[in-house]
Amino acid sequence: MREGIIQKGIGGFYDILSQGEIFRCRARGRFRKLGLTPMVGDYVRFIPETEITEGSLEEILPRKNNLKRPPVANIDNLAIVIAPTQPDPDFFLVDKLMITAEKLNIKTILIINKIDLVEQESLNYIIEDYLPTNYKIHLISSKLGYGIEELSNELQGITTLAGQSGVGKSSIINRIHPGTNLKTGSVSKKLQQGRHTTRQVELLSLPGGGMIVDTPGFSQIEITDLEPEDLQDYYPEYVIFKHDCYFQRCTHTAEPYCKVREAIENGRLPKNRYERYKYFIEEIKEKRRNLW
Ligand SMILES: Nc1nc2c(ncn2[C@@H]2O[C@H](COP(=O)(O)OP(=O)(O)O)[C@@H](O)[C@H]2O)c(=O)[nH]1
Ligand SMILES: [Mg+2]
Ligand SMILES: [Zn+2]
Repeated sequence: MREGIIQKGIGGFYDILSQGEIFRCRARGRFRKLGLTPMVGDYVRFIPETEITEGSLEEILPRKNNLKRPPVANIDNLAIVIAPTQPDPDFFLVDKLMITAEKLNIKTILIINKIDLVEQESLNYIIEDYLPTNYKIHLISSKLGYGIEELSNELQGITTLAGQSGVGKSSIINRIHPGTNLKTGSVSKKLQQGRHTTRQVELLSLPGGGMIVDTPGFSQIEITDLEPEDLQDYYPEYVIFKHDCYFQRCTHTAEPYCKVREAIENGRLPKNRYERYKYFIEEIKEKRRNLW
């Protein structure tokens, strides 16, 4: 049997990449009985097709993580893309994506695209908000090709791009993987028609050895399945205070002698991300109240 990685799925078949070659296989019926669906990014064992039999996907190797929508397994990096304008950044979405990545033990990379559209000052307020996370921040313009090489060098393993429609995800892939020619769409058209230009989930090989997935966008990200005092575990800049606050189960919101709040108040940690954090805490509490 051979081993490979699922590159894409097409109507019951899977394209498996193995030592530079693609093998089209059908998944064994027993996966369905087990309630298992092969995913893009899955490492698998398979029997290649012969003159008389079709290729057969035999075994899915254990996943280190997976997202459900988009369905991708074994993700190393979540590259969150925003633009300073066109469209205006949705920081709630950015933070939720970061929480999702932390939960799944995926490395977060923040990409600020379209920097050709603004002055440096209007980038600073975005950067300042995320500097204390220690996530790598890339300032790029996929239009001008600025910052692309450095970004591309960093993308080892499997990377999933995420972010609002129109921020330039497909354009970035087209830049770092010339020849891909993914469809890109203008923001205005998309808003008018509400259509997606990126449909299929597919792993694309990068020149540097990594692989990347362009996604049609993440569906509703739920973060309300957490306990309020556990949300901090997914904020690298807050969790380090976990044992310094007066209360053991401090949520860093209204409790007295809170070290996080202290850091916010004296400007050592940025305020905007903290306000969104408090909003999420309220959302979680609200959800809990509705359970009774
Ligand atoms: N000015 C500018 N426009 C960009 C840049 N990157 C992408 N765009 C434009 O933004 C629009 C949306 O890009 P697209 O890649 O389809 O975004 P996606 O929905 O995130 O995949 C297209 O019209 C692109 O030409 C950039 O760096 N600068
Ligand atoms: Mg796209
Ligand atoms: Zn606290």
